[in-house]
Amino acid sequence: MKKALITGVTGQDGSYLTEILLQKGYEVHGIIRRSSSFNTGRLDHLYSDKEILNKKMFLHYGDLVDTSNLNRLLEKIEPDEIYNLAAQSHVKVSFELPDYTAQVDGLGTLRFLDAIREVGLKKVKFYQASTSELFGKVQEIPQSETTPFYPRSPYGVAKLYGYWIIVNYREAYGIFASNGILFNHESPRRGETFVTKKITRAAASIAVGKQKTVSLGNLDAKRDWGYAPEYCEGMWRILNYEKAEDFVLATGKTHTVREFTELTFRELGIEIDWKGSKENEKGHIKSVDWDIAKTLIDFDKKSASYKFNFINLKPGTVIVEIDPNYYRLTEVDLLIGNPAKAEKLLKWKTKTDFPELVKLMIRSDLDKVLTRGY
Ligand code: NAP
Ligand code: G4F
Repeated sequence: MKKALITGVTGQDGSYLTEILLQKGYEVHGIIRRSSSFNTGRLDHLYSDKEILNKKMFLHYGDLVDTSNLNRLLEKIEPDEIYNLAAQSHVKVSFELPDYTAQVDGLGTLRFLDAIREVGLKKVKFYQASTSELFGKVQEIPQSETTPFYPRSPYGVAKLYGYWIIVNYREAYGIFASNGILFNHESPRRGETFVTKKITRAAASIAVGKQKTVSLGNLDAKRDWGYAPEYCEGMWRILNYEKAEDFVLATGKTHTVREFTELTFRELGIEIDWKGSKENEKGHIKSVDWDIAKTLIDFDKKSASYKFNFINLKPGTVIVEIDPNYYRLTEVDLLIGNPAKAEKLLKWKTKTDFPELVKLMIRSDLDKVLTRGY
């Protein structure tokens, strides 16, 4: 039985990767941070399974800023594969926490690689969660493994260090270490302050009358958004490729935040009309499609406490506002990846397209808001 060690196991990707590796027959070890409240929500379904917890899945306290802890864990677990997913992963927050972000996202990667050398794990394979944020102010469209980097945030710069230290330790010490340069990937488990989840959660709440508006920043930023579980399968394929190499995982398509917002509300039967410009721009209700609304009201039958509030959603009502606090000091305007290398060498390809992604996220949030009030 192969052993995998996952940092960031409590995050969106960590939870999907755990499921995928358990299914493939791995023994999975995850590193969790001490927190003043529970941070294992995304793993609860595995945590509560007596056949899995402490039989196939083991959780250990740890932190990427604690070198001696990483050494001890590697000595104890002796993993075959390490997936380094832990990070301060929020780009906007990295402007507030630049030093911490560098410590975790940049130096954290170095600490791990050095711990591998220190403990003498000769055969271990190491996956680094690199990011399309490395491309930042893009030097080429679309972006591939050979596109020059130009990061635009302390997060992007910290991850750039992580990227190059992987390349350097691979070349200098022969460690099997690979970068997955992943473009944005989303899911119902996405952190709630990332724009996709923020929009789908807010739209569901607006539909049931629990929230009036959602405040967003730059509506015109373009992202290459895919479905997270497919990207986690890609991580495994990267580490199980015949040699350590770096791969872009992306859909090859790009959409604006505005399009994501429009499609989310359209799934609820609500068409948006944009009026005004810059920070004065607002999204108004243009119309409500009652056929879609009826389907959703049927879906709503399981809920005793919340009812759709379409009656209050009158044309003209403002549902989207702009809050400049969400603007980035330096923005990444356009990301679109070229996944040709991964498609050819790893036989990896995205399956879930943009409308399907929006649909599965809004359906999940609607379900949560109706059954649990969120
Ligand atoms: P996420 O949901 O924000 O999860 C981040 C994980 O890192 C959480 O488990 C978090 O623990 C843990 N963590 C944070 N600081 C830590 C520290 N000092 N020591 C140990 N653990 C720490 O992120 P994600 O979306 O799953 O992304 C996974 C990785 O891929 C990240 O490295 C991210 O930067 C990178 N990435 C993500 C995307 C994307 O679109 N999702 C794209 C490219 C690259 P808590 O639960 O305790 O906070
Ligand atoms: O959802 P976001 O915060 O994701 P961002 O900045 O692209 O970063 C994510 O993807 C990266 C891969 O490219 C990962 F490395 C990183 O860890 C993270 O997972 O913002 C997406 C876009 C940005 O252009 C932002 O300015 O949405 C724009 N946006 C507009 N209004 C907003 C908002 N972003 C957030 N978070 N909140 C808003 O209200």
